Formats: sequence, C-alpha cells, structure tokens
Amino acid sequence: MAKSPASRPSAAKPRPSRTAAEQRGSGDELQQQAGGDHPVMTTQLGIPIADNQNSLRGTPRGPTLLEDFILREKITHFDHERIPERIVHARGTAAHGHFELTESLAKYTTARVLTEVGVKTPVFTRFSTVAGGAGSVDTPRDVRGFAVKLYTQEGNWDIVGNNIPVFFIQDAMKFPDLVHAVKMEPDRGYPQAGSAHDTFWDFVSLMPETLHMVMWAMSDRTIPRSLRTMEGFGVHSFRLINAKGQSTFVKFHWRPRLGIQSTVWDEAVKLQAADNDFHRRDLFEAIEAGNYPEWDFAVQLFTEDDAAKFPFDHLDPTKLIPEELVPLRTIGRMVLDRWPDNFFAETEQVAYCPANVPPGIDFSNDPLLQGRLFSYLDTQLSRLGGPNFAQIPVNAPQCPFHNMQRDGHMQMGIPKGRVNYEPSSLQGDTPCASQAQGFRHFAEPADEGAKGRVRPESFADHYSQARMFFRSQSELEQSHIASALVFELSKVATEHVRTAVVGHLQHVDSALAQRVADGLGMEAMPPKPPAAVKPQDLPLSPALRIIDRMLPTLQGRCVGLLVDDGSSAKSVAALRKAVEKAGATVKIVAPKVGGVVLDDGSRLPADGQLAGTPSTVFDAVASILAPAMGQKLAREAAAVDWFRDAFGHLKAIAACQGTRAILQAGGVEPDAGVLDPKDTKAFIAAAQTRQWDREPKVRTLA
Ligand code: HDD
Repeated sequence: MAKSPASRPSAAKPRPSRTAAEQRGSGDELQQQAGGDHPVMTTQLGIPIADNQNSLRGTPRGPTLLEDFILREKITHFDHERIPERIVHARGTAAHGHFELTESLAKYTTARVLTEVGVKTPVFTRFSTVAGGAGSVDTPRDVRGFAVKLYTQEGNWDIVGNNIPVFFIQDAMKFPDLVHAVKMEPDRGYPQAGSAHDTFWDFVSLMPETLHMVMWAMSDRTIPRSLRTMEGFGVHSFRLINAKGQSTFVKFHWRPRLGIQSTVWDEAVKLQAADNDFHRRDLFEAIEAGNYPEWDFAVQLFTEDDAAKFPFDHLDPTKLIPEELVPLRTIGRMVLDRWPDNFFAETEQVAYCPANVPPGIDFSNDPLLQGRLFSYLDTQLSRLGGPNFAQIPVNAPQCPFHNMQRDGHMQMGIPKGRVNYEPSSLQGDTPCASQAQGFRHFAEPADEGAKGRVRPESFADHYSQARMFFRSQSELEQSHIASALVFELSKVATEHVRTAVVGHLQHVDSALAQRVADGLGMEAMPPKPPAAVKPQDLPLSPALRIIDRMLPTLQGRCVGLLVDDGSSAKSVAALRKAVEKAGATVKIVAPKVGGVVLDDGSRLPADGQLAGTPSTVFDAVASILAPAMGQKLAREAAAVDWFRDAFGHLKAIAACQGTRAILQAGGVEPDAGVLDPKDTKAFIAAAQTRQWDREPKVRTLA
C-alpha cells in the first residue's frame, strides 16, 4: 500500500521537485511516441494544455490548488458524462444506412419518400432490448426494438417499431404499469433484463390482453441469433393520405434479406456469459467486413371497408393482420452500411418519436399509438436536457427547416434578424406555413358515441389471435413456446400467479395449458377464468412461423474452426475456402490466442482463445486436430463443452478423426449433422440450417 505523505518520516528531506513533464513525459514526448501530427490539447475554451498528467500542487508534496482550472474543468465534465438512460429500450446499438424505394405508392400517398423511386434516403436504425438497463446483456429473452429514422426531404420520419407485430397492452394508460412490472422489482433491484419473475407474470395474469404478445415473447422471436436476422414491424395501423386527401390504412414491415434466424434457449442463456455484446459485436463486424445487412420494406394496405370485415379491430394493437388476409407488398429496401463514429453522440443521443411523420402519412386512432405520440417528445426533454435536442446532429433533419422556435437550454443556432414571430410585415424572408406543402391531418369523420374512459367492445377478444399464433407454429416451435412458459413460470415464486396464467392458457390452447401445467408439476388443471368473448378459431397463418421460413444459407454467418499445433494446413485452407465461398467467415479458435504451428510449419494466428470463445458464438463449428492434440483437448473442459454445446444447440459439426476423442468425452453421439471436415460440401449444406431432428435427443421439451 502506498504511504500517505503524512506518514512519511518527517526527517526525510523532500527531493528536489521535478517539473510534471520531467516526471511523466511531456505532451511533446508522448506525441513523438504515438507518431503522427497531433493537435495541441486544449481546454473546452481553447486554452492550450502543457501537462495532462499532473494536477497543480502548492508544493511537490503539498495540497492541490483550487486554482487548477484545467483539473476542475476536466473533472466537472467527467462528472456529467452520463445522461439518464431510456426508461425502456436502454440497451441498444445502431447503424447508419439508407432506404431506397423500389415501387411508388403515389396512388396512396403524397409522401415523397414513398413516391420517388430510386431516391436514397439516409437512415439511422437503432435496435434494442426493452427491459434491461444500458449495461445489461444483448441476448436475454426479450422483445427487440427496431427503430428507423428516415431523414426524408420533407422532414424526419421515425418508424419506432419492434421485432414483434403486436403489443402487450391496448391502451397507453397501462404502459407505465407494464414497464414497472417487467423491469427489475423495485424492492430487490433484480432481475435485470428478464421477464421471468413474479411481477411480470402477475401483471399478465390480471391483464389477459397481454396473452397474444406473451405467445410471441415465449417464441424464438425473442431470442434472435442476430439483429441482422430479425423482422421489424411498425405495429400500429397508420394512414397514407393521397393528393385528393383520401386515406388508406397501412402497416409497415421490415424483412431481413438473410431470413429470420433465432437461437435455441440454452444457447441464448450461455451467450449471456460468453459475450455480453454478442449482437452489437455481430452488427459491427458485419458492417466492418462489408456484409451490409439489408431489409425489404413491405406494406399491408387496406381500406376502412376492408377493416370492417376483419374478425378483429385493427385499431387494437394486440392484433395483427395475417398476411394471408392482407398480403405484403414489398416497396423498398434498407441497407445499413456505416457504423456510427461515436456511440454516445449518435446511438445514445438519438431520439425517436412515432409522431415524426412527413406529409402524406398520418396516424390512426389506435389508443396505444395516440399515447405514444405524446410520450416520446416528453421523455427526450428530460433525457436530452431540453427543447433543443433536435439540433443534436443525429436528430437534426437533413432537409431545410425554418421556424420561430427560439432560445432554451443549449441553443446551438444563432438566429438572425429582428423578427421571431409570425405573421410579421417587417422582414421579407421569414418562414410561413404552406397549405400546399404543409402537413395536413386526415379529415376523419367523427365516430358516434359519447366521450368517456372506455374500451371499445371490439377490443374484448383477448384470446383468439393468441390461439391463432400458437396453432400456426410448427410442432417444434410450439414445444419451444411451451418450454419457455415452463421456464419463466418456474421462476415465479407465487403459486397463485402460476395458476392464474395456466388458467388463461386454456383459452389459448388446452393442450398447451396441459403441457405447461405438467411442466410446472401442477397436480390439477386450474380453473379457466371467464372470457369476455368466446375465443374463435381463426384461420391459421403459416406465415407466422420461423423455423420453416429460415433461409438455407451460410451468407453472413460465422464458422468456428478449432485448431492446435500440428493441424493440417491443407485441410484448414480447404475448409476456409469452402466456407468463405458460401458467404460466411471462419474464425480460428486455438488454446492460445498467439495461434498454432500447422503441420507445414506455418503459423496460424487465432481469432479467439478456446476458453474465451465458446461455440455459442458461432453458427457452426469445425475442428482440424492431430490425434495427439485431440487426446490432449479431450481432458480440457472448454474443448469438451465446445462440442457438447454445439451439438446441443443443433449446430453442424465438422469433426476430424482427431476430434472423436473430445466428442466421446462430451458424450456426443455423432448424427447426420456431424461430418468429416474433408466433406466440405456436406458440411456447408448442414451448416446452412440447424439440425432440428436432433432436438428431441438432446433435451426434453414441454
Ligand atoms: Fe416505446 C422507446 C417501441 C409503446 C414510450 N419504444 C422505444 C423504443 C422503441 C419503442 C423501439 C426505443 C427507441 C430508441 O431506440 O431510442 N414502444 C415501442 C413499440 C410500442 C411502444 C413498438 C408499441 C407498439 N412506448 C410505447 C408506449 C409508450 C412508450 C405505449 C408510452 C405511452 N418508448 C416510450 C418512451 C421511450 C420508448 C418512454 C423510452 C426512450 C425513448 O422513448 O426515447 O418514451
């Protein structure tokens, strides 16, 4: 422990003082070390700094002086480096890119972004988890935010959506309750970033409108493999308004060109330990490598008359419109091709708001949307510190903008002239509103009925679409949902909450309720709660599945290749070539990050060290090991887990003879998805998908 100056022997003579630069090296010396042509460091106000290592001392061993304005400025700024994190969607990651329209919707809207084919509109897209704090992990079971800011020529358009097309609640009035229930419990401060706890399921059990989205939340949609393989949904019905002032309802969809890909639950759990930043690293690496993720942009268009025939109310955000009922029309694409320069300045400070729409797009009366139109601007005022947050570069429009809004905290502009009001006759160039170009609200005829705090009767059916969603899933996906329900409810300590949820599940699907009851070890089936509306058997929607719709491709994915000293250089090169040809990357994993010496004497550096690079981070794994190394690694838990987990997570494995000892140690009985790395063709084919047939052999599903 360092001695404090006071405890030093008083007899000790102070050493002659050296200047700060002599003690730690001056800025000039450091500059020389780093090379390059560095600008002189200054304070915020431009005063050049001579020493950035030492504070100003009264004497060499004496007190620090209050006079040290450089120290005070630096520490003060540091003390204020954080802003309040978002109350929801705090953990996120974002990228720049563009949107390009491929089909004009001029018949339906005047919005130029939806009518000018071929124009590239810049976008900034932020993905997020919902429940966890900014420092939580990337891969919990959670809904993902999918927020796109399009910098159109008529102002910013924000599509603030999720990767699920429905929402938990019908009315914004319940949003604070929902969020309080799902976030960490207020007395104990946990769990972080997860819904598997009493308060969330208590809320669910008392609010049956949540049941449809609960089915989605328990599906594999909430454990995505990559942000690049997620769908995005605008959720609510919006309106498109054409030149004649006519309205058409619209739902917005983003469809990943790489197809949808999810993890299996055990993999998601282990990913939380393997890499907190799994999703943001994946997005960063893909963009850095030039594998720019792309999404098709599609719309569902329907009229008021169409909507009247739907067996649900489209203004209820707990309902979706099956694409079998209203097909999707692909009209554009989004490409993300540029990583932000600075996380705080852009990803943290970006402010989305569903109320940001250009002329030609308008809102529906969805009561959840109506509440959101207020909430986002309001939250930014405190999160970003005042009314001028639209001046932050990532939030500023990229088209001309003029108004009479002035002053306020952190005003960055210097408005000129005498006139800051409208109308005015004193200046010729002041901005004026324009009937021709300006935003016009749809002249919606008024509904019948009296004012009141009411839920329309058309919102009363809470179970039919939950049932439709569940029954539309493949057998395996249904098992995943049942197992997820068992997992989550097993974490609920309050028995009556578990019972109540299983009661509701009977309205969704009685076999599902039975599976969950069995999985929870319930002795008897709990009573069914009364349902306001008898659940209907709606036509099934196979389009809602994901396993069947995964794209058999290796494009954009990553194969882990385990090697050790003596691995065959030829086999490593052949495998790498085949994987790269299939559009994926290979990452070399070895016992030491410095790499290995291959059998031809060449050195192969590793991308990851075995213990710190588990197979969970790869889409498929391969190993090329000399038999002696295989024997050695068979005694290494990290190597055994590498294969056992890859097998359990239904991944293709290319395992050479040398690896068989490790597989044996892990109790892995090779199946059709365990291949010889020399048979690169068979390995690529298997690696393009998961080995779903294997699942019943490796775990018991509910
Ligand atoms: Fe919200 C953030 C998506 C309902 C209030 N929301 C936020 C973000 C996304 C969504 C993606 C993160 C944006 C970003 O990356 O900065 N929210 C949704 C969706 C909803 C929804 C798809 C239902 C369809 N939200 C919703 C309601 C309310 C809010 C009903 C309040 C009445 N949401 C907020 C918020 C946040 C937010 C508190 C937190 C940070 C922020 O806005 O900027 O205002």
